[in-house]
Amino acid sequence: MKIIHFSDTHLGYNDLDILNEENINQREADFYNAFSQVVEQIKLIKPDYIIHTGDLFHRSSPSNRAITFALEQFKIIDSLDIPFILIAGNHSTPRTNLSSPILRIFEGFKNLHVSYNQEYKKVEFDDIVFHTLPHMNDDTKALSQIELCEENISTCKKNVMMMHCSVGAWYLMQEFGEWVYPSDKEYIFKMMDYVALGHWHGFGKVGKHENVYYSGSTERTSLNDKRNSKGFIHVELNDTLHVDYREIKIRPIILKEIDCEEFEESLKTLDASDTKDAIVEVRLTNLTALQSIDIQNTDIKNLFPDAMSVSVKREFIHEQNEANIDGVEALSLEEFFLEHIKEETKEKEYERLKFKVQELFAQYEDISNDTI
Ligand SMILES: [Mn+2]
Repeated sequence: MKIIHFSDTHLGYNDLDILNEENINQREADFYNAFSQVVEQIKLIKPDYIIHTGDLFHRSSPSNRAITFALEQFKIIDSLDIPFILIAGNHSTPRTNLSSPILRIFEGFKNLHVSYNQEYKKVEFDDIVFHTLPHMNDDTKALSQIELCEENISTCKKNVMMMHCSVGAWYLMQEFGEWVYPSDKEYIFKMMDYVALGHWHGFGKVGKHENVYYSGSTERTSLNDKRNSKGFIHVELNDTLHVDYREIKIRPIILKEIDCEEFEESLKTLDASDTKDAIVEVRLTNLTALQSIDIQNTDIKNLFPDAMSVSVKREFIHEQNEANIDGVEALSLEEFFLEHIKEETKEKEYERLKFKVQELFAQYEDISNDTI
């Protein structure tokens, strides 16, 4: 039995303010391209089942373009007559019950099985049961749903568990409302033939569990994610489990360093041949304040004429702080507000208020997302 497992496709994500020839944000187009590559592979491999473990869209209220793209691709997948099981991740789950879950648009496709209601859902076939646990905002409810999953484990069919969460504290993405799977329930994994996870953006097996895998995302949602390998999982489930990671082709991120202590020499030895269409990040190291005035970002960018984008980071020789002149990252209002409270209140009070503040901002974000 062959299963294709992919995840965290974040359709609609955009970045870098660069438009392609069709006037679409280039990074947004990259995410559509990554998704299409997986669909092309599905057509070739013809698996028995396809599973997606969450964060199909980047936002819980995606743009028209992202929705249109997803519907077009799902029509293709649906026509292959292969069951496709999909769960909601934290990015596709509304934070309040004021908005309706976007994955509802996929109800009614013949081969599509969607799980998004913050509850356990069993999707059963002749030879296999998919135990889906979509993202849940409420930990107490989540526990009861895990128990429901445990009760439904089949003794005569294959069992696959699907979740969008962090197993332990290792796979947290530093996002609001992440779901951490309770460690005292990890024994359930042993009763499964395969546990398919989403949320963590790198491919990998989880700790000591032999059958628990993150497929990783299909593109990078942050330039801090330096991984150049993204892809999906090809699972062979017979008497034994065989997990095979398949890479897709994504836009590379290339790191370069120019040592400003030996500035002329560094420029001479600089190799830009591997930067065509890449996202290039250049570190100017050992920089003095005086040199920094002389070196223009545009001059550095001109060293990589074929790159898609070039960002310059300046690291000064005497200062420990790294200054990023090009894009000083601004604190969000929420972070700024929390910093302020942290300074003004005792720790316990801070913890209480922090929760309130995050909740308020989440509500605000949901409302403003809906009105755009
Ligand atoms: Mn994600």
